[in-house]
Amino acid sequence: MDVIALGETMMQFTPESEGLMRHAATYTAKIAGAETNTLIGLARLGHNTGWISKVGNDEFGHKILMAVRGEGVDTSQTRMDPSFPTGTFFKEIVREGEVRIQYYRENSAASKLSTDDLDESYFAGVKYLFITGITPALSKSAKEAIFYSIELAKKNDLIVVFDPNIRKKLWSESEAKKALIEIAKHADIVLPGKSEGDFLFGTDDPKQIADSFLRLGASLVVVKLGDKGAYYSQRKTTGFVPGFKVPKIVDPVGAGDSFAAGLLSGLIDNESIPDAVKRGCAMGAMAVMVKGDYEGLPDKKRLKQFMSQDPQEDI
Ligand code: KDG
Repeated sequence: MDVIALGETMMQFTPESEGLMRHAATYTAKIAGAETNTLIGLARLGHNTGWISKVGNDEFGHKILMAVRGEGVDTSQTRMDPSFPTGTFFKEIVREGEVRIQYYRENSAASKLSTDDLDESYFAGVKYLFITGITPALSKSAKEAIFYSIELAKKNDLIVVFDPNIRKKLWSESEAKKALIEIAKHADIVLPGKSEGDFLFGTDDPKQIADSFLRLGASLVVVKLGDKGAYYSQRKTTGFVPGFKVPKIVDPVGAGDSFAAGLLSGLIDNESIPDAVKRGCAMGAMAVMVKGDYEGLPDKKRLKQFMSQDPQEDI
């Protein structure tokens, strides 16, 4: 296995009409979860991935499992829990440019994730563990599961990759700060955005954000800068990789998860750090051109074609 990840995937409903959701009559149903977005992106590029999670033993749980499994991600470590439902959320487009997220995920099956759901033998021989700051926000037991997954990763020589992914609706700012910093102390690779740097360290300067995570113990930090590209630092070696120009950003959600997939894909293929970061930028760009978190993600051939254009040049 190349990459395993632990986290919740939910049903996502988006009203087809704009405006307050009380007026909405029809919805598009998709599946969405930061960790599975990354795993699916990697699987499409031909890498072996596995997902550790829980869904309800309900129709939504079946739909999520069918979709994730159908993308070629191993779901042997995702259980269907008969006692709790699959989490859901709504993406209300109040008006163009104003999106509100309404979660219905309290007491979801995935929020009941605990250390009991982690099987050490599943970690053996795996290269990377991918975790985000969403899972520890779900519950006390899910937070414990994250720390236990890090422990198992260290014991089995996995590289721990952490995307802080702040979700202020799920926990208090002080709880979030404390837990995210604690996780970052154990991460080998950290993939923050500028807003996360601002939240955790009070700066949106990419260099200062990277330095702060390096001081906590990371060996590689890649700061995502949206369509501008990404800044990376390994202490002595630093650099900036420009982003790819896209004709129109149709749906920015999922860009960071896709970036992680591209970066990890490059690292697995033994690319240099700048080339792996470039692959991350390309995956992020391809994700935002299509509605849905991961629907726009390519296979390796299409990715190569997309990347053969010069960054910042029209496609
Ligand atoms: O990155 C996109 C996902 O984070 C989103 O679609 C759903 O995982 C999600 C969350 O917790 O908000």
